[in-house]
Amino acid sequence: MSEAQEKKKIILSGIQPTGVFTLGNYLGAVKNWQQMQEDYQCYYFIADLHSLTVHIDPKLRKQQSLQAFALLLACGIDPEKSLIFVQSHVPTHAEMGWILACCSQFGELSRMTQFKDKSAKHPENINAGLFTYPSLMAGDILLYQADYVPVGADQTQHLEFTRDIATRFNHVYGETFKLPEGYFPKLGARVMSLQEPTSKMSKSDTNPNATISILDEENVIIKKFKRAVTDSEMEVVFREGKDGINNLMTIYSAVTGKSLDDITSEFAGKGYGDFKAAVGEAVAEELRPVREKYAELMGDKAELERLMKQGAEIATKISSRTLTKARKKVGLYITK
Ligand code: ATP
Ligand code: LTN
Repeated sequence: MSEAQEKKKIILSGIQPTGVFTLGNYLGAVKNWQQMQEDYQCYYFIADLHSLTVHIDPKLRKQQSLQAFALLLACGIDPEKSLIFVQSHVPTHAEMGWILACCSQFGELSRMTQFKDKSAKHPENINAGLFTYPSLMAGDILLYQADYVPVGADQTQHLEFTRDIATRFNHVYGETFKLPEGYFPKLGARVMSLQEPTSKMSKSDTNPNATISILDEENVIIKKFKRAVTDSEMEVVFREGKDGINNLMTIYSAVTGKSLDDITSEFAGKGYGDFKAAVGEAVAEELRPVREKYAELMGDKAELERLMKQGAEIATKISSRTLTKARKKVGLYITK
């Protein structure tokens, strides 16, 4: 990393390797991460330790981690500009997570919406990791003294928790952690399900017509948009109650850079069919280079592993500085 990059503010974010990224992950998160690389010193990682809270076939997990790493690269995260790594390759995360779990209160962890939602949805697997998930996430962020953390609305409570823990730790043990702030990019589109436009598009949705995977082929993308749920009107206009059309307009605007008003003019007098076809084509066009780059990257596993190792080495070095500081502060014995 050059000296100029060292002086830039630090951005940090992570994504769980729970499946192929959707158009929602792309437009709401990863595309912005790619654009931030010019102005910030960026650290991005695959949150595989967090994904252990959901039990899946280990073979699939392993495959999904490699895929997610390749997807980040395919989306334009450049290892020359940004630090990119896999969480479990950097042992400081688990240790920092434990130290912070010991500073987290049962009451506050019990109030986390994600914990309550996930335990209600999966009563058969309310594991301790799901409960201390926010402490591990706080460690991810605080280890790197991050200035800004781009996350979606579902993670803002975890970010608030991170700030609370950091404030408490600094107060009890002395200044150790920088307090991170949320980062909400101007173009951060929230993409909704194509079949149920009142709920967000999600990697783990079981209805394939509801989500666009960033690796979907052009004809599949066009077909899915054709089938997208809209309404019984004819006007392409962004208005309350028109959830399906609002979603398609948001997507079209995010991909083409056109304003909502311009989109309304462009499709004045035309039916939804024309509009849906245009959205499908624009999205397919946007995702084509990602798909091509991904195929190329997956063809060279040795290179992917080399990049993983390189990222892990740098991340271990950077995060060890904060971990050593925290170890000393809490009084863990350190030999000379
Ligand atoms: P899962 O279905 O496994 O819960 P997810 O698709 O909801 O996954 P996450 O891995 O939780 O996605 O989130 C990764 C990033 O993508 C986060 O920053 C999140 O805010 C963003 N994101 C996820 N879904 C959307 C969406 N539909 N629109 C915009 N941003 C999204
Ligand atoms: N919980 C996040 C993933 C995540 C993360 C982080 C994001 C784990 N650690 C640190 C930002 C910073 C999610 O599910 N989207």
